[in-house]
Amino acid sequence: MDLEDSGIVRDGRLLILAYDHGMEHGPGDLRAAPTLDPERVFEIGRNEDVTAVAVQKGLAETYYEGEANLIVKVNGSTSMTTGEPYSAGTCSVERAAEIGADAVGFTMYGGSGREGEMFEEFAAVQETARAHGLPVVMWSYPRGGSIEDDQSRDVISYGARLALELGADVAKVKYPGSAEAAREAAAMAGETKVTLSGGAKTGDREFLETVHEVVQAGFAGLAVGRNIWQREEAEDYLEKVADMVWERATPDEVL
Ligand code: FBP
Repeated sequence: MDLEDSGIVRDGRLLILAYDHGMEHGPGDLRAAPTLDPERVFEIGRNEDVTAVAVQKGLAETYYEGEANLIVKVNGSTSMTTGEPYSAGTCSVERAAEIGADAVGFTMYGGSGREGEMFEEFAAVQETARAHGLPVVMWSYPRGGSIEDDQSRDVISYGARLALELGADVAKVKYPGSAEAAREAAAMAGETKVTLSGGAKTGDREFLETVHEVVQAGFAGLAVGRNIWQREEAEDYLEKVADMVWERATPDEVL
């Protein structure tokens, strides 16, 4: 599959704007944003530096007007559940394609007591996506009762590797803690592109330092949400982040 054809990858890099938090985290994340209006996030995603916007089916059906490349999540979960992590199907690949998806997104909780179910569901999604010529982005977040530290170097590298071995085109992983760990995660993923999951909003410079570190370490870019759309000056900040992804600029240069 030529990932560049989908538009979600450009010159080997990605800048994905993620906005599935209303489901995954609940209203708190949205309240912390300058506006609750999903149209605002699609507006930010229209920026040419953004290679795709990632949302659940309902937001795509209601608000997407073809203005950006689109990743439709095909599974998800809420923060209201208990028990071993599991992300349930929310959309078929066929429906995602009808809505205009340029790729599909799948959350995988490797290491969960329910990983077997998710492996099987991922196989079906990945094979159907291949048949439709759609790339697959794996939110690869190993977690569950058997995992002590889901942000440790080994666990993040494991998640990156899982994406490669299960056939994802892009892995979205948490920050592994250091440049060395990021280099290892990128290497573990082989030809699968690794993107940084932004995490909770941090300081202006702090997040840029993190972006710089992982981009230098071989990550292909970012799949970021709160660190962009929870900022008052989202577009200005996005521009800084984009310069780091596309121009390899340093935090000092962009600030
Ligand atoms: P952020 O950049 O805001 O962290 O978004 C990335 C993301 O993967 C979202 O797509 C998703 O809703 C959320 O993080 C999942 O976070 P958690 O690790 O809490 O399940």
